[in-house]
Amino acid sequence: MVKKMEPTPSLCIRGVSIFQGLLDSAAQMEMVAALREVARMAPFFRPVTSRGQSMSVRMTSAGQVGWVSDRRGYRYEPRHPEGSNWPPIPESVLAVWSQVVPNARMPDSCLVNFYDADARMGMHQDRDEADLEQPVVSISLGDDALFRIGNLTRGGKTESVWLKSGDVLVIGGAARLVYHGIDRIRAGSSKLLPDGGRINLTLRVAR
Ligand code: MD6
Ligand code: FE
Repeated sequence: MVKKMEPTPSLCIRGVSIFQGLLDSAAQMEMVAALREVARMAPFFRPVTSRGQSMSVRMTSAGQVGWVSDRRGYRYEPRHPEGSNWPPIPESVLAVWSQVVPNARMPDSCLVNFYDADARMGMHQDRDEADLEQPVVSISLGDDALFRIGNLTRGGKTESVWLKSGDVLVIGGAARLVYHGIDRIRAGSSKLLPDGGRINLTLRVAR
């Protein structure tokens, strides 16, 4: 198989590649419009952990399967908690995947996380996908977020980076199972979303 040329990231921290400002403001606005349609077909919900705690982010998904968490635990599901199919992944989102990871399989799942000013995401690994050779790509829209990158096992020293609207991040290869999380959101740092907050998309080959 002929390997396509991968673009060079502007920053690489512990094997996590960051393409800063990959999406210009027109591309960001177009993507937000497409995501409004996704949220209309698959409304945001607040997931609950298996321990019964509400998460601070609100979530929905697009694609063949979506990520859900409730008292039964977390998993990929072919339907929204209210029973409908997930809407298709917007073309503009798929185009970002093809641009940054041209040699990967196409994603079948796009998790959409919404953070208000007080939301955060604890340190975790993305390890529920069937083929861990495939990367995870994330797109940040709206307010800045402090992203923490740890190690392949829990704990140890970490490094943090502010992700801005239009930044694209790739976790793959040797870094695929690195622990990571969002410590805080810088409220009011972006004008992209009229009511503020941050949207993060994570694209995955789940099955
Ligand atoms: C976030 N991101 O940026 C959370 N996971 O809000 C993630 O959990 C993530 O950015 C896997 C790969 C890239 C990510
Ligand atoms: Fe993650």
